[in-house]
This record gives sequence, structure tokens and C-alpha cells, in this order.
Amino acid sequence: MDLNTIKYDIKYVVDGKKYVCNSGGNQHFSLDAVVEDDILKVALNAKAKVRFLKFDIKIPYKYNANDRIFVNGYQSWTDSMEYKPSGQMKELTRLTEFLVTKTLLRRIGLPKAGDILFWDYPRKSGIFYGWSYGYVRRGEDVEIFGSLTERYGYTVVTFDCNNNEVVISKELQGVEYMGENKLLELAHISGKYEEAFDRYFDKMGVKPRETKKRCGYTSWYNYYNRISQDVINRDLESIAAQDTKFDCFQIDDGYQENIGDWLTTDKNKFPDGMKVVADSIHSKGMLAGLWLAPFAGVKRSRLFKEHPDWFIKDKHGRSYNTGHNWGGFYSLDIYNEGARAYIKHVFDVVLNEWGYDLVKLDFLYGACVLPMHNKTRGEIMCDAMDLLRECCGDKLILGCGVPLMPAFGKVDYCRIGSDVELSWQHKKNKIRDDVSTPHTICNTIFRRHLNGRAWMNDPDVFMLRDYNMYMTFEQRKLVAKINSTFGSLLFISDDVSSYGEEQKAALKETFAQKDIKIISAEFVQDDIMQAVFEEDGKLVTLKFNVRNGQYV
Ligand code: 9PG
Repeated sequence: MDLNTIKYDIKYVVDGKKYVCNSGGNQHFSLDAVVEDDILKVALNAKAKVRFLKFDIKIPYKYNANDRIFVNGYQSWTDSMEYKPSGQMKELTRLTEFLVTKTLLRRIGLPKAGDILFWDYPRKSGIFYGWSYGYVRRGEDVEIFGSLTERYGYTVVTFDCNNNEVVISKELQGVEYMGENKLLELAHISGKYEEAFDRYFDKMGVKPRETKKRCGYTSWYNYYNRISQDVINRDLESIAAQDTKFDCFQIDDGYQENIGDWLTTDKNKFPDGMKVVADSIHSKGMLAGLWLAPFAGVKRSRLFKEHPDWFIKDKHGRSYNTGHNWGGFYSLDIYNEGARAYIKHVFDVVLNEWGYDLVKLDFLYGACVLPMHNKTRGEIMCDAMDLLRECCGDKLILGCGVPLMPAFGKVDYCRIGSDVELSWQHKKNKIRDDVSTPHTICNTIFRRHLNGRAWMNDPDVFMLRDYNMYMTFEQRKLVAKINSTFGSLLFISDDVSSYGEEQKAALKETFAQKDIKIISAEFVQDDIMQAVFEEDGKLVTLKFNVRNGQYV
């Protein structure tokens, strides 16, 4: 990175008046940019109260036709993959975008999980954007452009092949700056794929908290929220009765009376309460896991009814919904003292009184849907993750629905793709964060560099059962193979007592500890994925169509 070739493209407001700036300073502010050790640092000194509408730094960059460009989706569920320079990012059609951003669908919160309400899609071929970091790959070599912290605001990395530029943008909406502020720390790292990512994580100072692969069960992908003590006990007994070892048994959404009231168990479903469930899991020699969305609350919850003031408000002071799930939900303002004390109390009970060892913390993006208290979305999400780690001490956290970089090194395991569907179908025009088997498979493969560096990757479950299932057995085994090759949390949602011999063998094979070395994994033609890896010293090639899960 050469400071002499960098250009600024800044739009800002002072005293209600809009300005444009293409240099390192003017009458309202100056920018201090330095490059040390291939890290670009930019700091702001504002002489007036400045709000940025756009803060872009343009770096000249020459792309080749054979390059592959990786852009990182906004959060856990967002589709993320490599593109050819001539390709186009998968985006919503104008009609769907209109429907989810301008109609009742917005009011019910449909687009809130993603970035569509605060970042513009490029809508052109040859231009690709992602959050916090991205890379250009030439064969085995990559060049990473990666933020070292999102505490100064989210960083968007755009690869613009049409203009031969890499554009580094800061998402600084809703914040007024005055005086001295750091804005950016960006590393530019070149090298072989694995080694370059090692160096990127070294520069960030991020280490994984866990390095163990774990096998287990979650209740979600068979019963969804229709769980009960009977269903859970039956699946627990089935697992304990067979000979493949499970490390962890996790109860998902559905045990609580209402989203937000985590300590009020639905007594019709779990008459003996959640401590008894943790005790039975422990008695089978497994870690007990529990799902919760620690920032979320629905209107009918006691939490929301008693403390509406603890929740995020829009600029008019109205409750701001943060997603459509459960008929619409709201998220706690993590800077509110009452909200913080409540979150701490919930974890104290779940982890210390009930005795759960792992918490799956979901819908975390809700904490930063709006900038507030003069903080950027990025800063809020970093603070939210600090709060969760502080509350959980050394217990295991499985992050989910979380913007990724603020969670680096904070969670032990993290979902890195969308929810798997019970079928393998490609739907055009899927929202980028929505449930989809092709999306989750691509993410498992293309976000593998996070596995063992930021945390251990959760590729979402695989399923081997025959009922309540719309994938062929070959497709189910393909999901299992991809998960065990590229991921580290290997969970099923099946009642294993229904398994025949083939399924038992497939489960054993998927859970077996293997020495895996990925050699390459990429699209070799449109939609045709080829993964080459060594498994216990043996060379394996998987070649399949990601749209339909058929081998080619
Ligand atoms: C529990 C579930 C499971 C699952 C999580 C998360 O975009 N969406 O509409 C959407 C809905 C649900 C969802 C993810 C995305 O699932 O990933 O494993 O825990 O919550 O409610």
C-alpha cells in the first residue's frame, strides 16, 4: 500500500450543509494516514461537528481474469463466496428489494437480519463488497485486505474490477465526530492461503478460545420449536443407548414461555424446568447446551411489557423492531443499565443455577441494527460481544446470527452460514441471510479460513434420518461430508433410534476424528464445486453441483 496512490472519496455534513472531500483535509477536518508494516492507519481530527455520509478510501489494484474474489457476508447467515471478476454478486431483484425495504415487509422486520437497510448493493457485474475483510486469490496465493478492528465502525471492502480499485469504506452512519478519533486500521497481507490468514489473525491479535472439534445434537432441525421434556428425553436416551460418542446435547428455541423471558420455562412443555434437563444430559456424560437470544424480546414478553424503556428506539423514540421472527421482535439497548443487569442475571441462572455448559447465543445482530448513543454499529457490536463474554466467563459460547468480526476470539464456536433446509433446493431471489442448503454449503467451504483462527466453525447440522426429510440419502451424506471436512461442530437433530445400519455407519464415519488437510476448494465451472483434500493421508476429490447437491 502506497500512500501516494490512495484517494479519498468523502461526503459529509457540517451544520446541516453537505460537502465533498477528495483529499486528506479541509477547513472542517484533517486526516492523518500512515502505512507501517503493511497496515494503513487513518485518524481523524475534526475541527467542527462532522457527520460522514460516505467515507471511502480508494486503492488502485490490477485484477486478472483468472482471479477469484472472496467477499464476506454481513453476519453468520449471510451468503459468502468467491466470484470471478466478470461475475455478479447474488442480490435481490429490484422488486424484492422494494418489497422488503419499502412495504409492510419492512415494518414486520423482514430485512433487519442483513445489511440491506444500511448498505447499497453494487447491482453491477465486476463489483463485489463484503464486511471487515476480503481477498483476491490467484491460484494458491491470496491478497487479504482486512480490518484489524471494527471498534471504530464497520469496514466494507469492495473489489471494483471495472475501475481497477479496492475501495475501503467505513460505515459511520449516525455518528457526529469532533476532535481526534481513530477511523481505520487495515492490513494488506499477501501469501499462500493458510499462511496469509495466520498472519492476518496474528496482526489482529486474535486467538481461538477452543480448538476441539465437537459432536452433538440440537433439537431445532426436526421439531423446530415444538419440543418438550418427552421429546428431549427420548432423543437423549436414544443417543446414550448407541455406541457413537456425543460430546454435547443442546436444547434449542421452544422451551421458554416467551422470547425474552428466558427464565420462565413453558411448564406445559417442560414441567420439571430446565435444570432437570441439564442434569439428565450430564447424567449421560454430555455437555448441556441451551439456546437463547439474549438481546431479543417480543412485545408479549414480561420483559418488554415491564421494561419497554430497555429496548432500542428509533430516532423518533419509538420501539424499533429488529426482525420478523416470532411475529416480530425487539432488541435490548446494551448500554441501558437495567438491560445489562437483566442479561447478567439470565446468564447467572442458566450457567450457574441450571448448570448449562454451553449457550447458543442467537439473533445477536439485533444489538446493532441502529447506531445509537453516538456510536457506530461496529462499536456497538464489539461492546455487545464483550458484554456476553463477561457474562459467560469460561463457559462455551456458540455464536449465531452475529456480524462476524466483532465476535472473533470472543465466542468458542460460531455459525458461519445460513440454516440448512430440510431439502436441497436452489431458490432464485432468496434473501441473503435466509434458510438455504446451497448457501450454507458454500459458506462452510468459503469461510473455512475462520475455522481454528477466529473460533471453531459451526457449519450447521447434517441430518441422516429418513422421515421429515426431503433430501436423498446421498445428499444428506454429502452435507455430512462437507461439514466434517470443513467444519468443527458436528451436530445432528435426529432421533438416532430410527437409524438403520447405513445411517449408523454414516454417523460413525462423520464423527470419526480425521487428519484433514484442505488442498483446494473452488468453483471449477458455474455452480460446480470441486474440493480436494487429504484425509488421513488419502487424497479425496468431491465434485458436485451446489444448486442441487448432485455429484458430477
Ligand atoms: C431458532 C433458530 C435456530 C437456528 C438459528 C436461527 O432469516 N430467517 O428468517 C431466519 C430464521 C431462523 C433462523 C435463522 C434465520 O434460525 O440459526 O439454528 O436456533 O434460530 O429460532
